Amino acid sequence: MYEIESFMADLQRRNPAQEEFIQAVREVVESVIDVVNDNPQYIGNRILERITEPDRVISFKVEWEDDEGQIQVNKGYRVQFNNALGPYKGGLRFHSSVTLGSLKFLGFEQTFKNSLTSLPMGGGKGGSDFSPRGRSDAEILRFCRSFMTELCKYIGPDTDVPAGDIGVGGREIGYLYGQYKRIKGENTGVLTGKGLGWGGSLVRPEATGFGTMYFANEMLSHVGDSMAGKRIAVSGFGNVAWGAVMKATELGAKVVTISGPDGYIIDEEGVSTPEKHAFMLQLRASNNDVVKPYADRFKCQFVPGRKPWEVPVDMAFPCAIQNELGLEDAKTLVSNGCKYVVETSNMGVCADAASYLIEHEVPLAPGKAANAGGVAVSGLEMSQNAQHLYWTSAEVDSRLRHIMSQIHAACVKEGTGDDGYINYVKGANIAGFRKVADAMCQQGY
Ligand code: 2IT
Repeated sequence: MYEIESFMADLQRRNPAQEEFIQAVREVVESVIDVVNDNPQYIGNRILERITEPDRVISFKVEWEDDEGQIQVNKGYRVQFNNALGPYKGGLRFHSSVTLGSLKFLGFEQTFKNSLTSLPMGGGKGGSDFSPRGRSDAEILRFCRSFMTELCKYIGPDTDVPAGDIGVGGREIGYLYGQYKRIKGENTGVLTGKGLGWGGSLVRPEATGFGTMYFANEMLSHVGDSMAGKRIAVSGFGNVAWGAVMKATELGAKVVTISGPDGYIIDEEGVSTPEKHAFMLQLRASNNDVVKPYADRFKCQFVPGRKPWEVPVDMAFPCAIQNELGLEDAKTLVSNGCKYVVETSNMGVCADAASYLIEHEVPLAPGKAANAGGVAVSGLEMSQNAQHLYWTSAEVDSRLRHIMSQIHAACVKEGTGDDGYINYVKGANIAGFRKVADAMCQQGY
């Protein structure tokens, strides 16, 4: 029998100074502990110890030359967390906050998220503490080349398939893929999020944001409601936020905020026109990491240094980075009448804020369920590459919709309490965990 606190104390001892990883594991362990203790096979297989230890952690040096001719050195990592269900799959993050601990949390989360998609993908994550902020296109190219020169030794279309994450979009995937091909001489589906003419899938750029709105739509239609007319706060302004605001608009909701490290904007008319959506892409491409130019361009309010959770809304979608919505934010949202929180960034909601929302019976969708559309369409990109053909956007979109609705159904099945409140966090963790744990038992230690 497992006991949560002694298991966690041991985990903490083995993984010192990796607070985000500990936080992610605690959330899963609290959700699945009864399922594990009710199953002698899981206990006999020491499933919790084995599922919380990455298969492999690769750490390397990335040397590159900046525009002044100075040599720069960054850390590079790939965490191959668990391949029970398929090749390691998960994004690369280029951001100043990247540490081994943050990539371990992301790789761990990815394992269960990928399981929820029902596609054959294991979990992995990688990246670097390199910050694209203020860097030129040429510097980003040189960094990507150097990063892939080392990473290419450890990845492959049937072993480990990276993709984008924060700081890694279509441009960076292009540079990384170019270098992989230069070294290996192979055109394979070794990365996803590729360009449309060279193996990329339609709908992949939009998929995370579209998927999160399909998931939210399922949450609402489950209780006879709909997205139409909902007032929404979104944080971030990057790829995920971009897809989310476009689909929210299409579903008849109004997104009134987006944000950056510099603050947030309130657009009472809604971030709703194609022009505004295109401007978000320009902001991302500028490498400046600020949202204020949106307020200047579209003549709306900019609130410096603050987060958008103080704006009264019906639904909140954290779309930026982990732990971006704290306890005070959760209290403000609830007292302002917010009815749903849909985590679109990975672990966007702090642990105490999540507990507060669940105690107050506010439906809280965890990132590993709500944002799984991104990696799901990556999985569909792998299928297309394996068949050497392309699907239409209608085909990809209908598969994405189906996957999100099936993830929602799994959360409802495993997470509905006696009082009818759906604990989506618990539901997603149990549903994602079972499949990985069963595969590990079947495959032996
Ligand atoms: O967090 C995520 O699911 C991603 N960054 C996407 C990973 C992928 O392999 O598409």
